[in-house]
Amino acid sequence: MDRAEKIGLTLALIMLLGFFVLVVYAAKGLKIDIPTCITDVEPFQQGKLIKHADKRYELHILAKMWLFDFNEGATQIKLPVGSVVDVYVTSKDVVHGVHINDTNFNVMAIPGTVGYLRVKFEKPGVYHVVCHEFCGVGHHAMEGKIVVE
Ligand SMILES: [Cu+2]
Repeated sequence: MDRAEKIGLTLALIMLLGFFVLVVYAAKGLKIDIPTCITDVEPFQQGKLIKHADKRYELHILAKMWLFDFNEGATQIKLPVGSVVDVYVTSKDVVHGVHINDTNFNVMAIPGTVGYLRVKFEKPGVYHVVCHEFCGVGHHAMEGKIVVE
């Protein structure tokens, strides 16, 4: 191994260590949640909004061609300001993407799997939910609303 190879390997190791430290800092220091694929929740066939306590909800979003089912077919729901919502996402047909504007919620909706992320709605307003994965001719019209008041 010559000198240039040793320097290259050392730099690569330093960069790997640096990236690892940054990932841990993002998760612990900045508290950035990473979307996960939950295996203990079965893929569901209908959207559902479940209230567990005051300002504490569980939302099952079913993405399908070409709408988001938030609650038994509803494409719009209302939540009180300050709600903490455990959001589960799945797809009935093809791969969709679910992005809730003005939040860090950005999860793929994949048939047969369930994605998860917790969202806190701290400000009142209308949060538009859009599909970010091209899913067919109706993709551009896929939109839902979460009204926080
Ligand atoms: Cu789409």
